[in-house]
Amino acid sequence: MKLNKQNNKVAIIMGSQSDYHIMKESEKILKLLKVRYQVLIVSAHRTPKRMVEFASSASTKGFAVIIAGAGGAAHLAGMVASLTSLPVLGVPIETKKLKGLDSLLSMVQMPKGVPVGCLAIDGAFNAGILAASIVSNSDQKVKLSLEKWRRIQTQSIKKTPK
Ligand code: RP5
Repeated sequence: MKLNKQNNKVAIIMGSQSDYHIMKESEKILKLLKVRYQVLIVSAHRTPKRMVEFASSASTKGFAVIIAGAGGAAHLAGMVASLTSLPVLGVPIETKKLKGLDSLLSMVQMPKGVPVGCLAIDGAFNAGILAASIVSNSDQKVKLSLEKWRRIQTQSIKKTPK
């Protein structure tokens, strides 16, 4: 498929409504960076058909990258990655019992052949930045807004603590 501005959207998907308070952070930075995105609840085990439909049509629907947040036995990112060749960025969500170590290992320990780019536990903000960075390879406007945002961030860091 030809790369153009029509296929530069980011999909932000999550396993449950309960992940949204974290995944909102991806939305926040993508909005700031003026990257087009869509937010969906897609559960690998509760809505498996929705997941297959989403992942297998993501590329033709114009998504360039998928951010997948999930907690516990967080198979969502890996399952989605198995159904598309788009880059999949996994955000392990913190859980009550194991503090997100379960989610982290489920994503970071993907077996050879189907990678998931795994962010930190609850690292949805960085996932958004990384998704924008991927989109910026084929979208000059996004590249400029990302570079501007990075410059402002650098300027905001004081030399001495107060
Ligand atoms: C996972 O189970 C979701 O991604 C969520 O992090 C976790 C708990 O889901 P709920 O029981 O809160 O819906 O599938």
